[in-house]
Amino acid sequence: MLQLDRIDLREIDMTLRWPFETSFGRTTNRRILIVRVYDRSGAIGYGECTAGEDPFYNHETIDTAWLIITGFVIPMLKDAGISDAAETSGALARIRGNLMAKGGVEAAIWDLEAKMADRPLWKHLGGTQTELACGVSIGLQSTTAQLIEKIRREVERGYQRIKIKIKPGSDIELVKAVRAEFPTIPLMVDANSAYTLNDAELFEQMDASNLMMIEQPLTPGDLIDHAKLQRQLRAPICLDESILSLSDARQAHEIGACRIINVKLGRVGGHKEARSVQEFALAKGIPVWCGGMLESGVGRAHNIAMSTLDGFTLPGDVSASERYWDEDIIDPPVTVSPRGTITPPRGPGIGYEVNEKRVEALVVRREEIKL
Ligand code: OSB
Ligand code: MG
Repeated sequence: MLQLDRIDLREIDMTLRWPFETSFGRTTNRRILIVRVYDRSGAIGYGECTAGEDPFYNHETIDTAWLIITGFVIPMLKDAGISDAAETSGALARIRGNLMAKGGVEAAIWDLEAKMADRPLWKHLGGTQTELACGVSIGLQSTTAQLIEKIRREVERGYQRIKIKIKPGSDIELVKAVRAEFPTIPLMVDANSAYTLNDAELFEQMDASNLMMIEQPLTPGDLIDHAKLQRQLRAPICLDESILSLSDARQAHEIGACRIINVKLGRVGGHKEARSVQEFALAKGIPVWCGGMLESGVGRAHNIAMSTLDGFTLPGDVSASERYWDEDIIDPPVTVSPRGTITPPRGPGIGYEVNEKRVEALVVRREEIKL
């Protein structure tokens, strides 16, 4: 039984090995919020808040998350006196939105509980898969030739699915060029909400390139428009930004807004909701996969644990630490086999050791709160 004692937040500053560009912006440095939860027994759990630096992917940022966690999440957990990890999201239900803020803390409490039970987090969550298929997400590049070189390298490393980013002006010609170079690879695009239904014809043209899926073409709230677009396309639409909860998944499915769902742990507020989305999708025959937010090893380890659940049947954006960082903050770093797979770890909790020395060297802000 959990008896939470205190929580500390640390912001670490990590430089990406390569800048990552999407339709909403370019990231060179990650400001990452690491959550550490202490039990009275002395056990420790780790989580990562996946909010970005700017409110461009969604409304949250690391700074808003910091305020919500210190001002509301921790005080409400203190009042609730939770005794197991599954109670966390209920205790925080009155907080609207701010799912990444809540999710970072919720994930840390799941790690803590799994460690106290001395079992791997993935088993504790009910996961069964022992080899996970990996894909990669490749950002916008300055030239098509550069993009093609990047894709070639990832295909050679064994990654099982390639996702490229598109934005207005870098879309149909880019996709055609990539498809011409790689006629048979599993290929998909992610628009990060950069289009409207007026662009339907563009997507119809793209449909000729045999895409595995088209991720989040339209604005997050536009489920009806996604349903209209889906009816005009052969390729499945995959929703990312639109799906914040089980309820969103259910409504998207009911109106036919997507045929695939990208599940991001932070975006849905933690492991409990992620598991519910996955369970619903499995029951309805909707494949899901794990999305990424350029996480450090802590967030990456949580993504691996989540991806072992039965509904995660497509390769995710969970790839090796070396694609992001010169040196990750976990030991060992996440590695991918030559056939493009990750084996979930055997140790308790997230199953990777957090390199505290490394974390401390990167800390730029901290706050500790007693429960
Ligand atoms: O839309 O999936 C996305 C990164 C930051 C914000 C949004 C997205 C992404 C990615 C990168 O595609 C996934 C990763 O490699 O972590
Ligand atoms: Mg996406």
